[in-house]
Formats: sequence, C-alpha cells, structure tokens
Amino acid sequence: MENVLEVIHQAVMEGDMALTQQKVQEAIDAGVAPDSILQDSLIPAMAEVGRLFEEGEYFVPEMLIAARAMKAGLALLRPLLVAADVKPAGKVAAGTVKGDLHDIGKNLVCMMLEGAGFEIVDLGVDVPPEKFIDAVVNQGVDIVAMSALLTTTMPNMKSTLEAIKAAGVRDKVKVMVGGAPVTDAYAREIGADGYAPDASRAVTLAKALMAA
Ligand code: B1M
Repeated sequence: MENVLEVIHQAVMEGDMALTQQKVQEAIDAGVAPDSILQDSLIPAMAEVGRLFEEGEYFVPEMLIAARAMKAGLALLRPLLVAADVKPAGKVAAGTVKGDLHDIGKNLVCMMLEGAGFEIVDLGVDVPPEKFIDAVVNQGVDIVAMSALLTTTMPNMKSTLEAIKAAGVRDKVKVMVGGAPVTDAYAREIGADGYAPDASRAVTLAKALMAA
C-alpha cells in the first residue's frame, strides 16, 4: 500500500486531479487509514510543492493545480477524518479585507493551509471587521488571516485589527497578513503577529503562530 501513497504524492505534485481522486479512493477502499493518506501522502506532497515554489522551480499555476488536486483528494477524506475525529492543525478565518475583491491569492493561501491540515473558515472578499470578529467569537478560530491587494484597502487591515482589539478578543487570536502591497514592516507597524509574502510561507507562518 506504500505504493499507492507514493502515487498520490506524485499525482498531487503533478496537479493530476483525476488520478489523485482515483488513488485516494483506491487507498480508502483498500483500508489505508485516512489519517495516513493525509499525513503520509497529501500533506508531504503539498509541502514539497511549497518548497519547489520557494526555490523558483514551481510557479503560481503549478501551485494552483497541485492545490486543486490536493483539495479533490481531501474532499474524499474529509468525512472519514471527521468521523475519526482527527484534529486539524489549527482553525483559520481567512478573508480579503473590506473594499477589496481580489481573491486568487487568498484562495491559494487557503488551499495551501488546508493542504497543511488547517481547518479553513473562508470569509470571502470585501470582508468587514465585524465578520472577522464574529469568526473569532463564534467559531473559535485560532488565526485571522487577512489579504489585501490594493494600497487603498491595506489600511482596512489596521482598522480590522483595531476592531478586534476594541471587541476585547485580541488575546484570543493570532493575526497574519499578506498580499502584494503588504510588507513585513507594515505588518509590524499595525501590530499583526506575522506577515507572509506567499502562500507557501503563509503555511510556515501559520504553523509557527500555532506553536507560539
Ligand atoms: Co486588480 N489590481 N483591480 N483585479 N489586479 C492589481 C492588484 C493591480 C496591482 C494591477 C495594476 O494596476 N498593476 C492594481 C492595484 C494597484 C495598487 O493598489 N497599488 C489593481 C487595481 C487598481 C484594481 C482595480 C481598482 C481596477 C479598477 O477597477 N480600476 C479593481 C479593484 C476591485 C476591488 O478589489 N475593489 C481591480 C479588479 C481586479 C479584477 C476583479 C479584474 C481581478 C481580480 C479577480 C479575483 O481576484 N477574483 C484583478 C486582478 C486579477 C489583478 C492582478 C492582475 C492579479 C492579482 C492576482 O490574482 N495575482 C493584479 C496585478 C498583479 O498582481 N500583477 C491586480 C495572483 C495571486 C496568486 O497573487 O494575489 O499577490 P497575489 O497573492 C500572493 C501573495 O500576495 C500572497 O500569496 C499569494 C500566492 O503566493 N498572499 C498572501 C496574498 N494574500 C495573502 C495573505 C496571507 C499571506 C500571503 O496571509 C493572510
């Protein structure tokens, strides 16, 4: 059965959605533990994709199709993982801030985080501060992940952070930010807990924030 896990690993890396689904189903049917399919095949494959992206060997399209293949495999596993009560790596509420409709990068970040075992509450685009706060208060998320692609909407990261503070829940959640115009210096200036320049490093950051 080691072989089928290797095939799934390779299929995800190549972004072969159909083969990923077929082999994940085959592994399930053969009795491989869902947690093992996730931890020993899907997650390492996405980690490898992230590494290749950081090294400049993979680009956004390769990362996107790999993430889609991973998602397709995960869709078959999810009900089994829930039934087996496998704990996620953490729960993340992700959204593009108020006034901003760009979601390709945010979706990629969500997919990579999901690929790394995080549970995602995708708040979508044009997300007002109240929606982020609602996710912290009512959905028990560990991390708020804000994306912004416009210099004009970046300040809404600051106002969202201020609203989270004003709601008295800042100590309940870590806040990470990213998006093309966002910088590490800006993240520090507004009091976020971290900044990631791309989806792969968003995973590294989210893991570090969970460990902190
Ligand atoms: Co818009 N747009 N756009 N646009 N758009 C940009 C961002 C722009 C740079 C284009 C330009 O002028 N050169 C410019 C912004 C200029 C600025 O503010 N300085 C711009 C503009 C001006 C606009 C409009 C105002 C245009 C208009 O209507 N006059 C308008 C605004 C609408 C609004 O949001 N209110 C607008 C609209 C649109 C479309 C709807 C047409 C479309 C968005 C479709 C969609 O997302 N569903 C669009 C697109 C596609 C772009 C460009 C071409 C591509 C963005 C993208 O998807 N990149 C963009 C130009 C460019 O970037 N070259 C542009 C690919 C994506 C994978 O990268 O989103 O950077 P990115 O995400 C990366 C990292 O940034 C990071 O990880 C991702 C993957 O590695 N990351 C995070 C992102 N979020 C993160 C969160 C994290 C961590 C990492 O932690 C939480």
